Amino acid sequence: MMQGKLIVFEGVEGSGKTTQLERSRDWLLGCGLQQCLGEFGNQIPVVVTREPGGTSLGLGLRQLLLEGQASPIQDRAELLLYGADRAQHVEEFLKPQLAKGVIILCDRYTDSTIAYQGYGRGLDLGLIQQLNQIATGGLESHLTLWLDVDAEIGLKRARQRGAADRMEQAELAFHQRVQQGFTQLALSYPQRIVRIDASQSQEEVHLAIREILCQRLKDEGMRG
Ligand code: Z5A
Repeated sequence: MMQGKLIVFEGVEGSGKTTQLERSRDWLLGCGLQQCLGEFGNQIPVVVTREPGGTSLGLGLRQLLLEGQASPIQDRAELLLYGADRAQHVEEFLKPQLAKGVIILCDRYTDSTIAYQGYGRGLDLGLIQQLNQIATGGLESHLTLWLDVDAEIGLKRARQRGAADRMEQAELAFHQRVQQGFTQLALSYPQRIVRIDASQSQEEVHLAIREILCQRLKDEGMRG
């Protein structure tokens, strides 16, 4: 059986990940897979998921992490909660879906932990790499689409949408450090991480993503 693909969408809040992930799924299932891979493409399932919150355990953790607590969550406790969410997600959902040959579109994965807990909170990057390794058992994304937009623009978009959660309320400097983290990651892993200019219109971003998805799916041998 053909192995599936793990395609991750990353970026600061308001970068448009969720919007673009849903558009990508609709396009792939509508006509994209067939356009890119021919008739065989029609047989490939596509699912969407996210971190935190891709499993029922993860949904509980997401609530704890994003809604805030009576006493503040300490940085290392936060790191371990994201790790626990990921470990459950990998075993319960990602690995079984990949084994079935599914294309998974995932909203955030390991790079978010490096960007937010590493660059944002200032926790040790080596420690986070180790935790990511433990949580994933070595499962890396096949492709990570980094939606690159200034932290300030992203936050404006996210705030226009409604009430801010615990992390959206963090100061601008925090989100700028997170943005630096993604920039550094893209430089370090140019094969895996592809930068998309997410300051463009939703339609332009979608078209740029389509092009990359099609190219990668062809290159990575998704044909039967
Ligand atoms: N987190 C962490 O710290 N460590 C970890 O390891 C992991 C996560 C995995 C939850 O993530 C939080 O968890 C997140 C990081 C932390 N911090 N926060 N907050 P999430 O992905 O669930 O939530 P989010 O990052 O806040 O996503 P978001 O605010 O939903 O942003 P988005 O998905 O990138 O954007 P969107 O919902 O698609 O769009 C936001 C708005 O902008 C919306 O009104 C759109 O219509 C609009 N939009 C989208 N694209 C455009 C363009 N191109 N132009 C103009 N307007 C646009």
